[in-house]
Amino acid sequence: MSMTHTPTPDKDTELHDQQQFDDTVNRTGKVVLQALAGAGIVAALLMSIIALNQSGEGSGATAAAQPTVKLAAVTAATSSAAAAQVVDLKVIGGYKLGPDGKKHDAFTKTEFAVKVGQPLKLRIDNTDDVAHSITSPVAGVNIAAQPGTHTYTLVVKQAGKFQWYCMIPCDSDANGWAMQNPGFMSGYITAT
Ligand SMILES: [Cu+2]
Repeated sequence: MSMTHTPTPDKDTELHDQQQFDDTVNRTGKVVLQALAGAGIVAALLMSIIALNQSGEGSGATAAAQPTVKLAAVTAATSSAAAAQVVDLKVIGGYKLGPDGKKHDAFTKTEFAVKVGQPLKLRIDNTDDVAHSITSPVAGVNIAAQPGTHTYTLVVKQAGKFQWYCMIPCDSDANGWAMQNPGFMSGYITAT
């Protein structure tokens, strides 16, 4: 039984044409889609490049820089947590009784302990109307405490026990006696 049904030539042509048409549409469509996709990629790339360029200036830079700044702030806060201690002290005129029975100008704290190379914050309330200093040339320290409350940084770069003194003439009633005597306008910095 070889009586198979075969399509009429017309129909065959129709089908063939239809097939060709479909193929063409598909191919063209694909090409168009590919072109569109290509254009899309190019457009996306262009936009990215523009965005990148813009981020390097103006508000974009601020937005991009903020996380870095925050990170740095967190790092600084963490690393300085151990060294963030602040020592409070005052400078008071005629504050402390000396062996001569008179009151002398003095720092309320004259002994300081530091770790070599580690800054120690000194918040000094100088109640006098002139500056007084914590000076130790050997230790490389020279802090001039101005009148009022200010915070200074004490750093010593070598280990040792160093005497400091106030190098700004004071304790004038006793010819500057307090400037040479530990516990008054002098003291020790111990760096370990
Ligand atoms: Cu002084």
